[in-house]
Amino acid sequence: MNPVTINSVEAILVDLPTIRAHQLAMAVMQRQTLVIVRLRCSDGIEGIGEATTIGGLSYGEESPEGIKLAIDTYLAPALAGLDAANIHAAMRRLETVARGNRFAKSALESALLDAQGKRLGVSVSTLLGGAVRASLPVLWTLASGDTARDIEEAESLLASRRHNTFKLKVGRRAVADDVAHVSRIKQALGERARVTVDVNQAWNEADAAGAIARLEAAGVDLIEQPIPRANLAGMARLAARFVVPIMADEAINGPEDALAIARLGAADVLALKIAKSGGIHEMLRTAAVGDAAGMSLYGGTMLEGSVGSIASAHGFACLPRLSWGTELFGPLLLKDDIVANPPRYADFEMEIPTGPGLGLELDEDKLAFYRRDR
Ligand code: MUC
Ligand code: MG
Repeated sequence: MNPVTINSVEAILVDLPTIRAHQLAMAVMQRQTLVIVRLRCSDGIEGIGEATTIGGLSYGEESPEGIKLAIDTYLAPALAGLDAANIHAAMRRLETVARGNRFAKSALESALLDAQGKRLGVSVSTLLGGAVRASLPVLWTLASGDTARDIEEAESLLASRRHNTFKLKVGRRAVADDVAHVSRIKQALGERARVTVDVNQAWNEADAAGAIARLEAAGVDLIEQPIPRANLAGMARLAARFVVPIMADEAINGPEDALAIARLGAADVLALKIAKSGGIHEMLRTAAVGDAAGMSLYGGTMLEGSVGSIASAHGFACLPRLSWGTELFGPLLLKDDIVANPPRYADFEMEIPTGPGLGLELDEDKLAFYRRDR
C-alpha cells in the first residue's frame, strides 16, 4: 500500500481583535494574529494547526510574519511528498532543514497530528497515548491596566464560575505601583481566588527580591519569570529565598532548559507551552525532565486562539501530573473565532474535545473575513 503523503501546506495570517486591551510588561495587545496552517494530504484529509506570538516580536524570537515566511519558504517544501502518517519522521526532517523556529514547527506538528487523528478516527490525545483528564483547570489574566476594572472583571468571572485563579501582569509600571496593584486585588478577592503574578522578565534581581517579599506577605500564590531568562543563577537565589513558588516561563523552551533549571534549582514550577518547545511531543519531553526533577508543571499559553489552545489541551491532558493547571483562556480574550465549534468553558475548566484529531472544524466564512490577505 502506498503511504499517504503530504501534498501542500498553507500558512494564513488571521487578525482578530481582543475584547479589551491586554497589557503586558513588553506590549499592549489590541488584537492577536494567528498563523493558521492547513496541511493537505493525498487521501483528501486536511490537518489544521496554529502559531501565535505575543506583541509581534516582543516576547520571543519569532513573529507571525516570520513564521509564515519560514513555513512558505523552507518548511512546507521540506514536508512535501513525505509520509503524512509518520509524524516523528516529518518532524525530524524539519529539524534538519531549520534550526529553532519552534513556533512554526509546533503549528506544523499540530496539523500533522490533527490529520492523522482524523485518518484513524481518534482524538489527538488518544493518538498521544491517552488523556488522563477530560477537562483542564483554566485561569484568567487580569491585564486591563486598571486596578478597579481588574477587580470588577475578577468578581464577574468568579460569580459565573468561569475562573477562580487570576494571573496579574506586572512590570510596566514602577515596582511599588505594581506591588500596590496586586495587593489591592488580592485583598479584594481574599481566599475566594488564587492570585499569581507574571513579571515577563521586567525586574532586576534586587527589585524582584523586595517585591516578592511584599507579594508573598500579601498572599500571592506564584511568581512567574520575575527576572531575565538568562539569569538562572538569580532565579535560583530567589527560589531558595522565598516560600512562594517561582515559575520559569521565558527561561524554559525545551528539555535542555528543564535540565539546566533542575540542576541549578532555578524554579519550582515550569510553564510548558507547545510553541516554545516546538510541538506537543517536545513539550511532553520537556515536561518529563521537569517532572523527574521534582518540579511542578503548568500548562501555559502564547494566547493562541481555539486551534492552538485545543492542540495544547490535548498535550496537557496526557501529563500524569499538572498541579498548577493551565492558562488556556486565549479564545476567550478574542472577540470572534474562526472555528465553528469553539472550546467550552464551565466550572473553572475547559473541556477537551473527543472528536477525531483536534476535534475542531474551521468556519470558512470567518476565516475568509479575518484573513489578512483577503
Ligand atoms: C506569558 O508570558 O505567560 C500568558 C497569559 C497571558 O496573559 O500572557 C501570556 C504570556
Ligand atoms: Mg509568562
